[in-house]
Amino acid sequence: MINRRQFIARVGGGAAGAAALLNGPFLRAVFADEQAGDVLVPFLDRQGGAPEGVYVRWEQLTDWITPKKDFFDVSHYGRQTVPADDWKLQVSGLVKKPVSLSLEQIKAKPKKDVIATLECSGNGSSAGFMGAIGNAKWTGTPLAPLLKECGVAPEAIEAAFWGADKGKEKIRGAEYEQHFARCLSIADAMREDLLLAYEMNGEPLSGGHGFPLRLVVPGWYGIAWVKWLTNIELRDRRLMNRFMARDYVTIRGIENGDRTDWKESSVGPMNGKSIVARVVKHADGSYTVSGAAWTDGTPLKAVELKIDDGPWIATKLDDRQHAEHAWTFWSYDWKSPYSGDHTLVSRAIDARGRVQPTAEDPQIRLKKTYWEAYAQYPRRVRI
Ligand SMILES: Nc1nc2c(c(=O)[nH]1)N[C@H]1C(S)=C(S)[C@@H](COP(=O)(O)O)O[C@H]1N2
Ligand SMILES: [Mo]
Repeated sequence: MINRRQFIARVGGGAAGAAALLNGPFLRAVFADEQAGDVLVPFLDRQGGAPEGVYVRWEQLTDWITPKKDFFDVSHYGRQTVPADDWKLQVSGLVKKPVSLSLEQIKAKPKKDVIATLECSGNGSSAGFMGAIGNAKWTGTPLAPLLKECGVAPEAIEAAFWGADKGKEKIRGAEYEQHFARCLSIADAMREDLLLAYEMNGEPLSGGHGFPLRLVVPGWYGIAWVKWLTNIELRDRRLMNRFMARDYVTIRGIENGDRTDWKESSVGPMNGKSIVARVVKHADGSYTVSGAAWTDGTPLKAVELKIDDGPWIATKLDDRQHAEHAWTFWSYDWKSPYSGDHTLVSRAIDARGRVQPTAEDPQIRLKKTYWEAYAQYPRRVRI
């Protein structure tokens, strides 16, 4: 487990051996059209700098489901050890029937699996913070029936999800101890695909990922997926703590004629995004370019690839493995590239017609905070 600051510090260091790994044949065909014995074409944009730490290494991906050993972990107040024995989940505040449930009682409730991609909203914000994403099978009990059972009072406007972790936060010159918390509106909290999860990939959650219980909010950035849950509090006024109102705030300029309006918003649903994950050379001398794309749950309409100054071309979406809130793999058959350096960039397009923007697009260019780093990400290879 490492926290964000340590992650950034460590990835600055770089690691030996990365080039060797990239140049060797890889062990497992994962993307469509890959075959055993294919050879990886190393990216020029990341050579020699593969950072240490636990995160997704696209070039070495082994599965559509991310194994725990490759699943990143972000814990703002450090990893918590919460013993299950005296742990209880409270549902409190503006409810008719407050409850306090043990892990056994939660496990006795209806059980459901959701395969969903979890991305930290800082993922991709710098060369050192890439791969803070993973796709897992989450198992738990749906949140909405529990809230209904407790009877949400009509005055409630939101649900705050409190974690066991806490730290000192400075507010107007004084320090206060604060627990981690994030909120959802009642409508968002009542979505049928939200889970109170106690398993990840069929195993009990580990300490780093929120044991004994975490919230799973498919389609939202990781910050909403509260770990080490202790209390769900129904409220009639907004909680404006660090993680709702000061941190994880996106400041963006909106051009309005010749004026720019600066607007701050709390990080919430994910933005459609894609990445060129790897390029392989087949035994017959042809190449395949592959990658992944994900959205806030809006169906993915297309992933397009641009090679050098060429036109945007459609890639093949891999439907062998699919779930509404999981990343989609895509591939493109690159028949006969000329020798030399090439730039490859992909863009995701969703069913609402939203196109993943370039770094120059005003929605990225005028975004002043690093969260929600969903700009197109060009990669370079030498053929
Ligand atoms: N209680 C608690 N929940 C938390 C956090 C935290 O620091 N404390 N970090 C959040 C952030 S920023 C992310 S990206 C995800 C990461 O989930 P993971 O550590 O299981 O990968 O957890 C979220 N839930
Ligand atoms: Mo995050």
